[in-house]
Formats: sequence, C-alpha cells, structure tokens
Amino acid sequence: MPTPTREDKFSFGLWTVGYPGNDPFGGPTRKPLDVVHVVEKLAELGAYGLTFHDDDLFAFGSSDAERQTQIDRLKGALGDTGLIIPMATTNLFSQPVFKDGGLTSNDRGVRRFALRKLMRNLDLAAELGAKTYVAWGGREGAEYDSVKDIRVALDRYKEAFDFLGQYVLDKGYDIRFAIEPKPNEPRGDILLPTVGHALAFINELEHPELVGLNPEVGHEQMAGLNFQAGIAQALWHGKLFHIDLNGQRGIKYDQDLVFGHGDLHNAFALVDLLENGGPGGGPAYDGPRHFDYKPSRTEDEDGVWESAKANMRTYLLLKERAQAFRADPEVQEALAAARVPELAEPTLSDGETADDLLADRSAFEDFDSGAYFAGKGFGFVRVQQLATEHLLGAR
Ligand code: 3MF
Ligand code: MG
Ligand code: MG
Ligand code: MG
Repeated sequence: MPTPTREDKFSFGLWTVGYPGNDPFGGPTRKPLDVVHVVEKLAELGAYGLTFHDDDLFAFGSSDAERQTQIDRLKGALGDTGLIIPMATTNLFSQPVFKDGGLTSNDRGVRRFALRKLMRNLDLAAELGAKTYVAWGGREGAEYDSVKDIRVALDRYKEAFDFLGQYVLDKGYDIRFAIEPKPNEPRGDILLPTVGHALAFINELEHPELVGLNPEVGHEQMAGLNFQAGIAQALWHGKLFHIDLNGQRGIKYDQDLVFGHGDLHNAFALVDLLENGGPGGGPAYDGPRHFDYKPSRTEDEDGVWESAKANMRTYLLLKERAQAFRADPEVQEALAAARVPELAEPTLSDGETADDLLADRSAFEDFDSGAYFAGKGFGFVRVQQLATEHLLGAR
C-alpha cells in the first residue's frame, strides 16, 4: 500500500477535517477540533500542508488579542511539525452580513467591509508564506433574476480583483489568486459558475497574470461537466493555480465525498492528467493536491482521520494505476491504433498558406470522405477498457 509523504504535496482545509457534521437539516454530530491537534494529526498522516479561512482559525468577531493567540498557536504547531500553509482564503459567506454576497453585494458598505476582511487575511496569508489565495464566491449570486444586474455585479467583481491585484503588487507579496467556480449552493445561482466562465472573466482583469483557478471536482460535476476535461483546459491556459479534490455522485447538492468516492473513472483520468499529462503526455501539475471534502456526519473522530487517510491513499493508488496504464505496451499500442498521438501533429504543414491548402486536391477534391475509413473504427472503447482493467488492478 502506498504511504503518503511530504513530497506528494497533500494538503487539507482546516474546515474539512474540522467539519463537525452540521447540514441544513441537522446540527453537528462531532465536537470541533482544535487547530494544533489538526496540524499534528495531518503531519502524522503524511500531509504537507494546511489551508484555512480566517474564520476557521479565529471566530468571526474575535478581539485582536484572541486572533493573535490563535495565529501564534498555529505558528507554533507549524514550527513543531514542519507543516506549511500553501493556501489561505477568506470566509465571505457564513455571517448574516454576507447574505447577499461580499464583493458583489448590492450593498456598498458590505462590499467595502468584505474587501477589508479579505485584505486583512491576505496580509496573514503572506506572513504565513501562502503562495495562493483562493476566492470562492459562494454568496456572490442571487436566487432571482430581477434583483441582481449580472453585468454590473461582474463590474464590481472585476473592481475587487483589480484592486486586490494592485494591493499584492504594492505590498510585494509572492501570492496569486485562484478563483473557485461553483454553479449553485448556497446561492440559487453563483457568479462565475464554471471553469469556463471564470477563465473568460480573468481575461478582462487588469492583472490577469495574478489570477488563475482553483477548480473543485464536485463543483464542475454539479454542473454536469467533465472535471478532467475542465482541468485539462485550465492547464492549457496556464491557469491551474490550485485544485480542490473530492468526490461527487452526479448532479445534486455539493457532496464533498472522499476523493474517488464519486466518479472513479474520472478521478483516474484526472490523476493521470495531473501526474502524467494525460493522453497526450503534456506537462503535468506540480501544485498542492488539496482535499476539500467533508467527513460524513455519520463518522466519529476516528472516522475523520480514516477519511483523511482515504483521500491520500486513493490518490496514490490511482497514481500507481495510471503509471501501470502508461507503462503497459498493449496500452501504448492501443493508443497508437486509436491515433491519440496523431492529434499532436499540426493540421497544416510548416508554413502552409491558404493557397497551398486550396491547391492540395487530396485534402478535398480527391478526398473520398465516404470511403475514407473503409469501415474501420478508432478503437476508443478498447483503450477505455484497458484503462478500466488497470483501474481495477486486473493488469
Ligand atoms: C464550498 C467550497 C469552499 C471553498 C473554500 C475556499 C468552504 O463549496 O468548496 O469550501 O473551497 O471557501 O477554498
Ligand atoms: Mg465545495
Ligand atoms: Mg464540494
Ligand atoms: Mg472547494
């Protein structure tokens, strides 16, 4: 069985293992966990990083002294264990004041308060050495079409990211922002609902180089989208700054299951992409493997740590399986037969002009599209079955 080590770059949100089990229909089923205990346990299990929202570490409304005590306790635990803080984020969703959002609330006073809350935790993130600052706008949205002017809300969202980008530059912080898309929940509809929406938004910013993505498995799958394909596009744009790994079973509420406890095939393809660059063998991802999951409320504290381990074990098992898949000569032969490598060949020859293509009769006039494949298929199903058999450990 593979054992996680620091080199695997596994990280967990303080709010994940710390989730006490409350849901919209019931209260907590577990006691809150102390941050020092969480850091010690995660280090023991082989994780390398902890991430947090400001309000996870010190309760909203804490005095400066209470806040500092918690920061010092966290720093002490990091020093004792060697765990790091690769990412931090702001809670702009739990408090009643954010009921219509933070950065895009219709209320200007709320927007100014949200910016200050964000800047304050950004300063702390820089102090703790975080390289990524995630922005999940869970309350940035609406339930009703006539109460939120989406174009104007996007103006305010852009204003916030332009301002924060400039703030990071002025302060000289080595931090980049990562927007986390989600289609809905808690709002009926959330702004920047998918990876694609967020990528387009980033292009409109003053400092697009400072802003990328933190896509979450379950969020894209809630929108019925293929997560692996979305991640491949984010990598293509150079925008995969961070990732939230978890499990989701279809289009329903945000389940936050253990990684792999949802669509296992898609998780296999995702790990193959992150580790090996996917079918085309492009550049892989070297950032944190961050788990944003919720230990089910049926579990006790032992179950919390079992589920934390399960995330890492499943990831490492899939990594092993993906390596076996890539190394199998039969797979390589099947990929070649399916013309997977041929897609990397440019469609036009070097320097070929429109006139050259028009002059190539074999491309059109003499191209017999009806007879072209001579009845032969691509053999994609064979490749997928080989992947499935490797995934099952049958090869
Ligand atoms: C909610 C989420 C968030 C974000 C977090 C930023 C509370 O569905 O996924 O978790 O991940 O706010 O990292
Ligand atoms: Mg989520
Ligand atoms: Mg989720
Ligand atoms: Mg998330």
